[in-house]
Amino acid sequence: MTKQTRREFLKTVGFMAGSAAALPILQSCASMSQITGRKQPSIIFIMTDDHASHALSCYGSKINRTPNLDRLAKEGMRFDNCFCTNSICAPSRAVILTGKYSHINGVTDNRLKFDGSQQTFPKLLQKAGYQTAMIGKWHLKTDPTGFDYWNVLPGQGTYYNPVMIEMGQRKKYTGYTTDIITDHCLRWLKERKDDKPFCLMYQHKAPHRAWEPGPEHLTMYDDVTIPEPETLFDDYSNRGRAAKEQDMSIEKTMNDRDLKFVAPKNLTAEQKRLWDAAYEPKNEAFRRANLQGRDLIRWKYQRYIKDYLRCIASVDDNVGRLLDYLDESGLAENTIVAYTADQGFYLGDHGWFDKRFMYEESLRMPLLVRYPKEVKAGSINNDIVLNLDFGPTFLDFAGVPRPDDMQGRSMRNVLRGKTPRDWRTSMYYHYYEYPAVHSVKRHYGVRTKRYKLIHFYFDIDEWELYDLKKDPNEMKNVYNDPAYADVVKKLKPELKRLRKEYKDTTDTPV
Ligand SMILES: [Ca+2]
Repeated sequence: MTKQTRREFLKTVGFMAGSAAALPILQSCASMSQITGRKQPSIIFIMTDDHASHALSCYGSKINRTPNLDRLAKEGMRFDNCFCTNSICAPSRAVILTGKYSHINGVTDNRLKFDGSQQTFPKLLQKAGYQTAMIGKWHLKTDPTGFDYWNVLPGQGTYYNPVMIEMGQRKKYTGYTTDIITDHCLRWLKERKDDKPFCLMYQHKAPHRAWEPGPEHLTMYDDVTIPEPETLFDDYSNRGRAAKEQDMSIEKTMNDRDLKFVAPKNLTAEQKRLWDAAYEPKNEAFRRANLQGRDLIRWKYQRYIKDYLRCIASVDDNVGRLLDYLDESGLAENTIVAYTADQGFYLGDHGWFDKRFMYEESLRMPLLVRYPKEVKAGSINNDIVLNLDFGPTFLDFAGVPRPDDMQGRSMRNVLRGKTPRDWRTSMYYHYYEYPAVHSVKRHYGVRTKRYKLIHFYFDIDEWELYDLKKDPNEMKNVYNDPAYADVVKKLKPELKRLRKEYKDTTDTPV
């Protein structure tokens, strides 16, 4: 650089540094990486709806194989203690986008609309020069904001022949939604300008209720019996009213659509032919068997879990297509690929389907993160991480400072295998949607590595304590056991501290 050009350069930089108005112009012209010479990673955030970690073979599933998703675990990090702060669809999504608890971001339950004018991590990435896209299930009632491109299912969307809203325009597609969402993602990846880093939110409807498998998987598992969970016939003894009074049991809550006694309404003639060919013989055999009692529950469990796993098989195939494209295009090396679900789910555990409770199966989220430059292949992490942390983590990798009002913390050092000494050792949870579908009572609580303390409130005032080491299935509430009096004495102030830290002043105080 000659003296003159250096002087001109400094003058230009000086002008820009002194002018806040120049920053957006700068950012619209070039990505941060072009300015700084540092190559920011691209980000693909893959999220499914209701995929529990115990239905991923890399998490030791006893009921299915997920070879493509397992690639992310083999080539990246598997998180064994990733939890959501409010185990239900829209609230978890709002927490992920904002890095803030439900009582701060406003979406405490599924019935509320997300305020899209608020700060989100995609907006911050977009401002920092990232191309941003949101494709698939959005489920936040208001239009997506902070994305250069969006194409989303309205509300829950359908499994077959979906309507999608592309930048405000409704279009109808023919085919299976899990395939169609992936097609849109691949098209967007291929057509985008490749001079900027990108953040793609690739979000599936599957495997949400009513678990409608794709045409290629309708008869998968027909010849096998899926193992039952240990707690399928749980009678909820040694627990409180909340577990006894829910309405999400395989025995009583499942309807004809869930159980495939009625076909989806919007199938094409060919799709309907395949559907009927798959289900009618099975339904006929069921009618002939005239099952009762436990045999009927067992049959319902098999019907439910096979359909759920068939939907996951399609997700796995499609994630494989995306990973293959990243390999072929050379994008894999500098792209962070994260896989998660908005929460966990009951796979017949405690006799249930659905989520909501702070119990393990629905509290835990699968989380796999691959980023060859910083994450050791095949690593496993046991730290308590939360959906609250995802946004701050992506911002950190992009070199964007975390705004002070985000409540989560960057997991970048955790991903590098260097967990900070002051990393959290407890997490705070709060579920609100009651009275409502499935009748899971309002509750909040604290979980440490070993214990979980829950307070059910509103039309009830009951405490539960679980020793997860001695009782991993949470079958015995030891809150009133004198042997655990000291644990309660320690956890109650911790719960109070967390509520204060996260500014949760809702409901009855501890
Ligand atoms: Ca969900």
